[in-house]
Amino acid sequence: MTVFVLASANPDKASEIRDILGPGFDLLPRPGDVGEVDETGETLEDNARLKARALVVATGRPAIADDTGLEVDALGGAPGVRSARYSGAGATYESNVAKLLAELTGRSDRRARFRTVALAAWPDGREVVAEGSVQGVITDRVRGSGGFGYDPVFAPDGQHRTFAEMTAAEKNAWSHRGRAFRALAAQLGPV
Ligand code: ITT
Repeated sequence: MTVFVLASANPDKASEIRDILGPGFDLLPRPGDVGEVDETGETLEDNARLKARALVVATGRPAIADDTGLEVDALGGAPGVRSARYSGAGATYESNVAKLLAELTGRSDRRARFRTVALAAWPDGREVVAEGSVQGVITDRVRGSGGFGYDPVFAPDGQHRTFAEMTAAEKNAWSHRGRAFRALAAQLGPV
């Protein structure tokens, strides 16, 4: 079985990726002594590559990374690639959600999508890339306590519940990350 290092420093994301990929994948945690990777890319794929490559260089092993953004139509696709730091330096999940709700106050167009790029990289330069997205709406207030990040204000199309009102398994079945990592696993075949 190929052993991959999981490049994400976000424990909420790492736990979802482990659940989605399941026991068929041997995922080592990101070593604690690897410094933060500057996400300077212009696209989700650029940033996923930067994170995966940094862990390949640090460990000499294949690595798997995820870069995710929330694209809100009424904000021209923001926060997008800048979703983690949307409300500035020292941003938290709560401050990002508060800024998003404030920006959308009084707006009737609430359409948005989450997009994830999942990327596997090997020391010999090989790469496999997959993408997953989910359409939905930004609710007018925070609902639910599950999930993380923008989940309490995102309801996927076809559901009245936000991701934060779903179980972890339900979110993974619908989500951008579920779709991206199932597509990545399908491309990788047996590992
Ligand atoms: P790593 O780069 O170490 O993986 P990160 O938190 O910086 O962790 P991203 O840049 O991919 O990861 O994610 C940007 C932000 O988007 C993240 O901090 C959350 O606020 C939000 N986010 C990502 N995935 C999400 C999800 O499934 N549900 C809700 N919000 C999410």
